[in-house]
Amino acid sequence: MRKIIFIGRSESGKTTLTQAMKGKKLTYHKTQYINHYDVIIDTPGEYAETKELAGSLAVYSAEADVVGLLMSSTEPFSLYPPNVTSCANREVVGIVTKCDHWAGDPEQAAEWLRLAGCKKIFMTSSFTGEGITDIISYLKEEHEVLPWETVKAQYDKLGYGEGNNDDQMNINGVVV
Ligand SMILES: Nc1nc2c(ncn2[C@@H]2O[C@H](COP(=O)(O)OP(=O)(O)OP(=O)(O)O)[C@@H](O)[C@H]2O)c(=O)[nH]1
Ligand SMILES: [Mg+2]
Repeated sequence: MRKIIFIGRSESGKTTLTQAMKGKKLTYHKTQYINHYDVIIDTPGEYAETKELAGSLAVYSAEADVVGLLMSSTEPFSLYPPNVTSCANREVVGIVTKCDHWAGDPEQAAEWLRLAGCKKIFMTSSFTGEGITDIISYLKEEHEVLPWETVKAQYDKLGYGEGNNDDQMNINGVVV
């Protein structure tokens, strides 16, 4: 996996997304410091909100292969200046979080992330699982095989893949 750093204001859902990507139980945990040893670098929202701390995000982004700028679908405004992605010397992607939220406007958040300079945007929800596998697939390195790719290969081998209609199953060459 390529290493990603999550940047976004407090409560934007960075820690919950980290838990969802790792298949962990979703529990509230206030991020207090940056742990840059992990494959996902989770940062405290205060670093993105405070001028004096923001510089360290630039330093820690050097530890990552990809920078993920998060924005919750419930945001009333954008924290990111236009084209802020040009400050990073890493690939920067936008991640809209909380797409499941009843009060959210995911398209508005995506638009703000595009304005910040993100070309690729992921629409996600850590609660429903939307978009989680898309991020993992995006971070996958060439030699890696993801768990669902192994399962799909096994299903395809058994003939459960494309071409079968819903009421027919091909088990070891026998259509039932
Ligand atoms: N509806 C909804 N709520 C979410 C989702 N992800 C996170 N939340 C909620 O948003 C709140 C903040 O989530 P965190 O993951 O702690 O946010 P954070 O960005 O890590 O916050 P800091 O550590 O303070 O920077 C929690 O109450 C979560 O339950 C989501 O996908 N959908
Ligand atoms: Mg956190």
